[in-house]
Amino acid sequence: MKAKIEAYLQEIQTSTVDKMDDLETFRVKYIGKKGLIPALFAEFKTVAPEDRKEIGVLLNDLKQAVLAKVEEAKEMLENLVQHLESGNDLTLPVNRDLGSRHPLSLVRKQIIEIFSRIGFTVEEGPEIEDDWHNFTALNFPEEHPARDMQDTFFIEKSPDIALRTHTSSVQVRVMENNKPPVRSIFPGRVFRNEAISARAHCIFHQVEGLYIDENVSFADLKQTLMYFAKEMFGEHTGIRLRPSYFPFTEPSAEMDISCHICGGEGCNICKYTGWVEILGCGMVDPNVLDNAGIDSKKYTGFAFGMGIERITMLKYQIKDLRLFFENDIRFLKQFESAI
Ligand code: 2NM
Repeated sequence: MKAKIEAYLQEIQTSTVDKMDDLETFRVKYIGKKGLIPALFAEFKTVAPEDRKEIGVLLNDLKQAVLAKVEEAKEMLENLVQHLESGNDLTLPVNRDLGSRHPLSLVRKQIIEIFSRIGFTVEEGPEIEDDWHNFTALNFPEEHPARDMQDTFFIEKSPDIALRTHTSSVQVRVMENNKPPVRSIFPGRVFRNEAISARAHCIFHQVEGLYIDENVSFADLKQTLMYFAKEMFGEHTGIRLRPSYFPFTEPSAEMDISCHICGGEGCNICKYTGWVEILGCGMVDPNVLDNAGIDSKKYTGFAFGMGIERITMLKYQIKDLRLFFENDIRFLKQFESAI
């Protein structure tokens, strides 16, 4: 009897039931009134008492296997009927909307390519940082407002652990672990405790850059950034540097490009000044080099930082920063053919 049960089980598992008629034939064959399984249950009465437990379990499993097969085939066939009655053409290819790159990814890729061509490597680091790498090594005084809870997302107090507010923290790590020359860019997400609006978000993306060697000068900074501006916004782009202040650079500057929309004539993008601000930069403060273990008597360096959102908004004339974070398909689809 055991052999018979096993043979039936094998047969049930390998049989195909893909038509309504087959389903009924299958059902009657196994569990109809005069079917094979009721017959086995009748035969069970003749099984020796010491074998009953084992055979009983096998017999029940067999019946469950038939019921499961019937249910499965029924559901599949009902679905099929529903599809056929709907009039849908099941032979059509699947309608697949291809995905596209996010505009921030496109611009980040372009920035990386531009700097790669002049020898900059790409470095990444942690998004969760300690106070040393995010502030202290970068020459931020103890009382600097950026260290305030209002501006920075703290994860732990004493010791201070926070979400990095810029990718300069990665630059400190690279300076600590490498001997000059250092020539790298640092793309990444950064976090600031800001109210979300059309112009500000608590998460945004930066690319910062750093070049340290003997005799690196402000002229090198200007040439590098002019090359970047022309590659990014077109060869007729002009640049201008305005004096500014950052804790980690001295001297510091903000860089504008000639308005790529009106060419300097004046329009609402450049607020009728002919110039738009795109990044901050400067010569790395000797204190920062020394903090990271680089001899500031021997080496000098320049650094710069830009927001990828800002560059992308200028490039594609996007008026509201929040669009980058909503993943609205109507927005994203517009970048399908962008490079
Ligand atoms: C900026 C503007 C100016 C900067 C400086 C450094 C470091 F680590 F070398 F000190 N990293 N990044 C820098 C300088 C960043 O962003 C607006």
